[in-house]
Amino acid sequence: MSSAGRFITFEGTEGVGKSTQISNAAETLKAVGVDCIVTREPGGTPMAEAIRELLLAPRDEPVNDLTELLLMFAARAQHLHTLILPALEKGQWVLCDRFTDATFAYQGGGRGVPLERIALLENLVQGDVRPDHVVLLDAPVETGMTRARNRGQLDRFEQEAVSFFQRIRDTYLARAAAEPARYNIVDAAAPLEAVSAQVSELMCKFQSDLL
Ligand code: Z5A
Repeated sequence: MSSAGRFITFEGTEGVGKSTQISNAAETLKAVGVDCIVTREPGGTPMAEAIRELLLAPRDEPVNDLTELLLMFAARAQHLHTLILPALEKGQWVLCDRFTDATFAYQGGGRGVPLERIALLENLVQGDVRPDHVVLLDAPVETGMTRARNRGQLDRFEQEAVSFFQRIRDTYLARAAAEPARYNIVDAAAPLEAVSAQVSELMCKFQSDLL
């Protein structure tokens, strides 16, 4: 994307360490003088966070795939236009915990919504805005599930089966393989210090590439 700031997203299946690594990335960037903000999807603004609650709450009523898809993009439209784009225009770097790759992976790969339908909404909501870099934290599905489940109560997505998360992982890896210049795959099954070192190195590279 063409704004002065950089837009970096962190992706992966549940529990791979996105929240942990986004904090590490922000610390690394701040230490080298980069002005950055951290945000997340679904969410990031009060209204988008309210949509997040709707999406994550376990409920008895079956959730239609299209309802879920449209709510993801409704939250994204609000987040993108009121927080992400204004920050990028000010020259800030935006580190975002999940973005549209998650929609292709979860609603596309996981739920089976045709990818072309997701691409239509991507173009409608985002125009030509895409992350400059995607950091894909990749680990076997069971590794992330064990880490996430140790935290306790499960949200509506976390209650899905291993096969659902396997399709999500496969979709992420296929997207990364199709566009290797923009996607950076990090081995998230490695010990925490090793993953943090890889992510910090990537942040320094993204910054030095601009000099
Ligand atoms: N969703 C969707 O369907 N479509 C979309 O378009 C979008 C989202 C945007 C909310 O996401 C849900 O929305 C998500 C997909 C869906 N549902 N799922 N599943 P979320 O990002 O809020 O929730 P999450 O993916 O489940 O994230 P998480 O469980 O919070 O995990 P994480 O951020 O990747 O991991 P973490 O909190 O940093 O780490 C988990 C634990 O592992 C923690 O105790 C760490 O200390 C530990 N950890 C981290 N790294 C390591 C290493 N390397 N070794 C050992 N232990 C580690």
